[in-house]
Parts: sequence; structure tokens; C-alpha cells
Amino acid sequence: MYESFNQAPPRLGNQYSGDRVLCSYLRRTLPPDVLEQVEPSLQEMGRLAGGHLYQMQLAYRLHEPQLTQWDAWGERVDRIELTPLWQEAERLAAESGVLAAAYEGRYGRFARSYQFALAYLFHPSTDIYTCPLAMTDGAARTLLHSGDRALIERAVPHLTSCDPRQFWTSGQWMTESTGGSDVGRAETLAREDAGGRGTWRLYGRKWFTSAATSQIALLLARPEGNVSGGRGLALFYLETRDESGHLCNIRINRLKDKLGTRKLPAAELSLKGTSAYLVMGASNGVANIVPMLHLTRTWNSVTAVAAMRRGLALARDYAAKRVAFGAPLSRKPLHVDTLAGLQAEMEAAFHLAFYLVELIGRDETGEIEAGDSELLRLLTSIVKLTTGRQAIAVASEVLEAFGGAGYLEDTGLPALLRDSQVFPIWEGTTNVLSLDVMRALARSEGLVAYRARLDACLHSAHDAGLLEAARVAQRALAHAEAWLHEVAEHGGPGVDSTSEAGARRFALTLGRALELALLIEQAQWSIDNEQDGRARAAARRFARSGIDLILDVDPADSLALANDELLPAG
Ligand code: MFK
Repeated sequence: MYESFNQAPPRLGNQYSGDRVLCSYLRRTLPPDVLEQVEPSLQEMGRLAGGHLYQMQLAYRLHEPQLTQWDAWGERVDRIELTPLWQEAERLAAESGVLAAAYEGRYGRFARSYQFALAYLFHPSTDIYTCPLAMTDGAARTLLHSGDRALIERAVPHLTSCDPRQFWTSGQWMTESTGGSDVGRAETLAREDAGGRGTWRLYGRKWFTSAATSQIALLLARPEGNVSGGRGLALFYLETRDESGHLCNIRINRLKDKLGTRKLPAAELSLKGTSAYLVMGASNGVANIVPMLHLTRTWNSVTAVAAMRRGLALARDYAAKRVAFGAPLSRKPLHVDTLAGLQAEMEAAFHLAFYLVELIGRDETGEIEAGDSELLRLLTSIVKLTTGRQAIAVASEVLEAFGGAGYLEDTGLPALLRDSQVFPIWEGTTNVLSLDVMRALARSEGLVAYRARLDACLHSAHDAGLLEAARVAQRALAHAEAWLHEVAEHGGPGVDSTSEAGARRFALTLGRALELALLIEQAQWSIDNEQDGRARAAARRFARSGIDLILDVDPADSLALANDELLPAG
């Protein structure tokens, strides 16, 4: 009987031990005794991510969370049933300490590197369960930063628990229909309860919240009588359900019908007199929620890299077994060239994201110098916006590397692209974060520390093959500095129309130049200590992949192009 050909699908091995970039980076940056202690749990997470969790992800591909708003007898219940993989991920996240690792104080400033290595392995096989983890991490850090003893004692032990029965997640509820970017326009009203016992009631609609299954949320609302804008908002803490499990004056209007991240029950909510407590005073809400944003943006960066890595792991395995025109794809020069470019992007992004993680580790343990503090503030936005854009480009190419199979839902591959599209959108779009970079530079010396770090990386390079790549990074930074100088002379401090129009190209240039420098540093170390030239190959390739993106653009041309059908000919 005639049997038609069946292609063997791509497979994953242990996602820790098979990840040369992660393993080599940890060998360089962690003290050997710390690495020895954390490696068994990284091995275990890598095994699950490439095995059981990945198999579940494929098996439950069609499952989505279900919202039941009413019970059979007309009672409003707003119950959300999670997918089987999310239920598994919830348990595993707690037990394996994906959150707790950053708070248990065992590894000092290296705790964050360990935690984010766990998160990087956990993310791609758990259908974005890292969204509630990111929010939870941000909430725990913000509450600790607030110094509010009662809230800290009440919530932080739950948020950082390794016991799934005790573990709570947090939501972050900022976005309203007035804007996810211009948060200062939020309309949710806060009214203090009579008696002044510190309880407030919240009224409003949160248009887009993170997972609506969280036990607590940090959110913004405007105390009655406060001024408009971000300063008039206050940061609040609330618990979503009472002891019997009923939502506390919260209605889940609907789950959001998203392009991707569809296993994540992001929701639109109405607050109907929900009890809440102030965190850090009755104003300055935007400034007070910033510690949360810094962590959620870091999670965004690390998970963007993790998504790229997953796509590449699948594409590489496939290329080795897929035969076309007489040879495996892995031997075809053009396919090889394409995958090489993607690997270089991923590898560069990896080092940028984990450098940000290192800075956070040092910041949280008080081992950071003043200049690096300013660098941390600047990089949070730069890293998030740079890696977010890379993730989409890589995911799109990964799908193409599978040909038609990359376009078929039951391979599980299209979700890689849909889910990646979220990285540049949530937690601040590329443009909004680029403007944040300009504002940060107008107020701080972050660029001095940036240059010092970039120079230190480049000076570490002595391999002849890395020196040309180092010059590319130097030239890109010099061009970025010259551009900044020019726009500052033209418009004075702050953001004017010239600097605003070029802010994205400027921020991406800073992101890519530092990616290249950090990759060069790793490459030199790997040559010297591991006799491995693969990071060098990545650095050399990345240096040829568009580092300096700054262009001279005529604003009049931009205005005419952007408004093509709105403006008269001329
Ligand atoms: C994967 C699943 C996806 C689905 C789930 C998604 C759930 C939905 C979750 C979301 O809602 S995603 C959308 C999240 N939205 C954002 O991340 C906000 C983006 N917008 C910004 O970041 C704006 O720049 C910002 C809201 C901060 C601007 O607000 P304002 O009111 O114009 O504030 P301003 O004056 O710029 O800053 C107020 C204070 O905060 C200032 O300090 P001072 O009061 O001391 O002067 C700023 O310096 C400070 N600040 C702002 N951004 C900062 C910062 N400080 C440090 N770092 C920053 N990044």
C-alpha cells in the first residue's frame, strides 16, 4: 500500500542544558558555589519546559479560559475557569520558586539572575503564565518599597510563597478607556469611607487588566477632589475576593478578545464601590507605581528573549531533519544564513536583558553605584523597547523557516508570532518608552554610565575578530551622542518636536549598541575560558545587522506621508 511521506515534527530537549547562551552566561557571571547550588533546579525547569509542559501546551492548544458571569439561578458569579496548563503552571511557579527566588535572600545580588533564569526557562512552555508572575513580582517589590507594615505583612508572604495553597498573584490595573499610555487621564474615582478608618471605595471601569484571577491588585484611582493628571491619582491596594470567594464589588465585564496570549484571562472590570487601601499617600500615583513598572518591563524583556529562544530551538531542530532539494535545511547555505541572523539577534538581546537583571540585583542589595542607578532607570525602558521589537522580527522569521507548517495552527507555531506581538505593546509601547528615555536623559547623567559600561565591554575585547565589531558599537554610540547634542542645542532640555520624532531611532540605537558591546564581552570571555567561538560569531554577525539606526529625516516629509490622504497635494 502507498504510504505518503510524513515529516517528523520539531522536538525540544532539556531547555537548560541545551541552551549554550544561558549556560555560558551563568558560568561567567555567577560565583561557582552559587551556580552549583542553583543548577539542579534550572536543570529540572529545563527538563519540564522541553518535555511535560511543552507536551501539555500542544495537547491543550485549543483550550481557552472561560468566564461564567451568571449561575443557573440568576446569581452573578463571574467565575473564570483556567486552562489545564495554567493550573499546572500556577502550582509549578509557586513550588519551584519562580517568584520566591528573588525574595528569600539566599544568593544576594545574584538572586535576580537565578530567578530570571528560571523565568526564562518557564515562560515559553506555560502560555504566558509569566504575566501574573510579572505583576506579582512588581506588586511585592512596590509594597516592600512603600514601607507600609500592615500591607507588607498581609500580602508579601503570600506573593512570595512556595506553597501553592498560600501563593497569591497580583493584578496591575492601570489602563482605562482613556488610555493605556496616558495613564494620567484615568477616571476611576476613590471616595474615603465615612469614619476615616483608611478604607476607600473605588468606582470606575478598568479597560484592560492583567489576569483577572489574581487575589490582589495594585491600581490607580483618583481621590475625590484631587487635581487631574498623574499627580492627582493615588496608588491603591485591594483584595479581589472575600473569604467565601465572592468578588468584592467587582464585575468582570468580559475577557479581552486578544490577538495572542489567549490563555491569559486579561479582563475588563467594573469597580462598584470596591474596598481599597492607599499605598504611599493620596496622590502621585503614577510616580508611586513606577517600581512595579520597572519590574514588569524587565519581565517583558526577559520573556521576549525566552520567546525568541524557543522559536530558534524549534527551527534549528526542524532544519536538521527537514530535507528539501536533496539536503537537510541545516546544510542549505541560505537557510543557514537566515537562522544565523536570528541567533545573533537572540543572543544580543539575551545579554542586554540579563544585564538589566544584574543591575536590579545590585540595586536591591544596595550594591549599586549612583551612576549605575541612573543607568538602571534609563535601561529599563531601552531594554524593553529593543527586545520587544526583536521578538516580533524573530518570531516572524521562525514561522517562515517552517514554510507552510509555520502557518498552520495545529503545529503550535503561529502562536509564537501572535504572542510575540504583545511584547512591544503592553507595559509601554515602543514610542512611549522612547519618550521616557528622552525624559530620563533630560534629568539625569544616565548616558555617562551607559558609555562607561559600553567602553568597559569593548576594552575587554582583544580577539582580532571582535575588534571590528567593537568599532561598530563605538561609532553607533558616537552618532547617538552627536544627535542628542544637536537636538538639545536646538530645543533645549526636555523633549521638543525634533527630539520626539527621532526618539525611537535614538533609543533603539542605544539598545542595539549596548547589546553588541555586551555580546562582545561575553564572546571574549567564552573564547578565553571555554575555547568556544560561537558567541564571537554571534557578535560579528550582529555587528552587521543594523546597529546605528539614526537617520536624518525631514519632519515636513513625515507630516506629508503620515497624513497622506488628509492634507492637500503639495
Ligand atoms: C502579556 C499579556 C498582555 C495582556 C495583559 C495586559 C494587561 C494590561 C496591562 C496594561 O495596562 S499595559 C499598559 C501599561 N501602561 C504603561 O506601561 C504606561 C505607559 N505610559 C508611561 O509609561 C508614561 O510615560 C507615564 C504613564 C509614566 C506618563 O505619565 P504622566 O502622568 O505624564 O507622568 P510623568 O509626569 O511623566 O511622571 C510622573 C512621575 O513618575 C515623574 O516623577 P516626579 O513626579 O518626581 O517628577 C516621573 O519622573 C516618574 N516616572 C515616570 N516614568 C518613570 C518615572 N520614574 C522612573 N522611571 C520611569 N519609567
